[in-house]
Amino acid sequence: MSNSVSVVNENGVAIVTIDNPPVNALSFHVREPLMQALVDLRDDASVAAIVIACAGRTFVAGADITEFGKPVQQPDLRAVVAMLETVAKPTVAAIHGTALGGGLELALGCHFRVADAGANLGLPEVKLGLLPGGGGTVRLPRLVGAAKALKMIVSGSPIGAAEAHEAGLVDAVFEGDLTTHAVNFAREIARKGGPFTPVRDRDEDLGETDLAAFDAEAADLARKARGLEAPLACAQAVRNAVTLPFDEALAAERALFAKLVASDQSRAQRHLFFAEREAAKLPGKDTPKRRIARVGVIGAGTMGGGIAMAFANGGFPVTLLETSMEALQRGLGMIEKNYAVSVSRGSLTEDAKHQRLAQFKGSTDYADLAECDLIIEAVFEDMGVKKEVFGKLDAVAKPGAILATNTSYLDINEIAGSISRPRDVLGLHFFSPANVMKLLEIVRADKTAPDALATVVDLARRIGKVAVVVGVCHGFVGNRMLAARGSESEALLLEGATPSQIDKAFTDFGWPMGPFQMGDLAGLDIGWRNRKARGLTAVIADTLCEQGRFGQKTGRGFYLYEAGARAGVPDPEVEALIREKAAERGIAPRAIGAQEIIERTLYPLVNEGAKILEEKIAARASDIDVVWVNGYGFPIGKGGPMFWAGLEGAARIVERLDHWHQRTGKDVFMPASLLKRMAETGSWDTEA
Ligand code: T1G
Repeated sequence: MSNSVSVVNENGVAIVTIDNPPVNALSFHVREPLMQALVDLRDDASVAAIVIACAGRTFVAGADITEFGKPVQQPDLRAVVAMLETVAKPTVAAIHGTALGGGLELALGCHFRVADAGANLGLPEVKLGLLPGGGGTVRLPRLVGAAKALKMIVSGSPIGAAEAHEAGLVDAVFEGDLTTHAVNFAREIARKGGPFTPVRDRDEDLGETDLAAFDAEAADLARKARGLEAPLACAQAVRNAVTLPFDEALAAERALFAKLVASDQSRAQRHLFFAEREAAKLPGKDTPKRRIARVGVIGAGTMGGGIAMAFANGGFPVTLLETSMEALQRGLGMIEKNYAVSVSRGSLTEDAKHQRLAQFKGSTDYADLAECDLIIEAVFEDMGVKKEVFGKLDAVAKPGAILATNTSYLDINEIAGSISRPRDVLGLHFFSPANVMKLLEIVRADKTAPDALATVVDLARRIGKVAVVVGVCHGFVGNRMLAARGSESEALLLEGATPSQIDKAFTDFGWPMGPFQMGDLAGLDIGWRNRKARGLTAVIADTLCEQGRFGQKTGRGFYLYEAGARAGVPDPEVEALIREKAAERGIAPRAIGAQEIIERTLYPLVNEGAKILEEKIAARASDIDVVWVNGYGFPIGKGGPMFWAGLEGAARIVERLDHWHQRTGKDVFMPASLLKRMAETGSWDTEA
């Protein structure tokens, strides 16, 4: 046949094997020989049944995402599946690893699906700003019902083999040699004889769909979409599957897919798919890694506890160190409470909770860290305290142990320089809550050894984090750009914008919340302490803090919070305070629109990103996008600040930054030379 598709006839059962590493994507060079093989086998009288299987670690993980946006080469996936459904003899998909997107759609073209017990099945296209374009929106509801199909397709989350069997998506689940089981299954089916009904014709149950409940669920999902088009299109396509004849629904799916695949949102989300994978690639990919068996965490506060949970959840035994037994018990108590909340929400079983808690060993003795291969400190953000901790670590840690700091802005070169083994020192900047937030900023200090870096990048993947390697500067990538984004917030308030106007500009842009809502949620006192430590001021935020208004935790901040409420309401007292401070500075309020707010907050954000690339603090513009989408809620439909700059138009950003620079004289608006070059070349490539 071809390198990527082979056929073996096992006494009348033909096994078609797809082999396109690493994930058997349905690239054109797979589809063409696959189509030919299936046509030949359909018409081959010596073949009683057909099994479709895959070589390597997974079944087909989807269409080839790299082909999107290019002219489609025929046969496309729909043609392969449509042909498959013309096969009268039984066809069986043998699913191991993952059957995702076009892979599951190919399997839905078969009469039967059998799966390995560890397999996962799903249609994650919505995560790429798309919808299943190979008939999945029309065939899946015919097997699992409209409600379950809606959930699976709009969430994009895969389900396990057992759940898929229960839902009617797979016909049998096997342990052991799946291909042999599949061949026996196919042979038995063929022996029993047909007819064999293609999935497209199994619509008998669709009529029982409760459309009112369906529409209510779809409306609820739409509310959560925050401006993303794909979830709405997914819901519409599944509804079509219920209300329209098969071919009409399929045509409608095609039209929706064609619209989405050409959209900026899908281009942005596809950019992020590859950006996350690029971010984990270090120069010298075969750098040996150090063995990490046990992890130590110093400090059992909010950050330390969350970091310890992230490693325990990843299967690592954790030694948690505190200065006193009382503080240790408090920290372990918080961890147990967090797990109990997950159990009560059904996202964790009682057994799993106990297994994870069993991973923890509490201690107040630094000597207990001697058995750890990686030690992460999460103590108070003060250079003196950090150096004291690293000094103790230098004395007790075993040779080759990686010593990491969770500082979110302190100079890691200075910390490393304070001990005898700077090659083992790096930053692991987790985001709160550390057991939930996906982003991990890995800070490479000047002397960090390549194997230490490679080890923690690999470790991040094993604990389910998205890692981005950054250099040392104040605030690294994320917080440094956050400061640039926030530098005008107070000025905008003094000149006439209200906290809710600014926050609305952000939520309309697609953020989960605006800067003032975020400040109130995180606690205004954190920024206040940080500013005081650095001799900086923010006249309005400082005044609010002096009045004890720290945000949600004190019931009032920039907003007022009814008891237990998470959404605040505008507070006339705050607006009066802003007017008073403006008057003291002779600033007359004026109307400020959303566009100006975006220009004075997000354009400096992009500009700071450009400076970070110039200084090689980040290796790629796409790394910055991964930081902002996974750590700061930058809307995925815009691909991150650097990708968005391309959509917004770098030339426009430069022109408007120039405008605000002339008007305010502020450096934060001085266009970076790389941004100017991006405006000319369209590329962030610093070498271009
Ligand atoms: N197309 C092209 N390349 C892909 C790919 C795909 N579908 N999936 C993975 N890769 C590359 C990836 O970039 C990386 O490359 C390498 O494979 C290993 O991936 C018509 C519209 C399967 C769970 O969304 O979720 O079907 O960096 O590092 O952690 O309806 O890959 O080594 O050069 O992620 O073991 C729908 C996407 C497509 C699934 C494995 N399918 N893939 O995770 O490996 S749209 C998806 C994944 C579609 C149809 C539509 C994961 C994985 P490189 P990896 P992993």
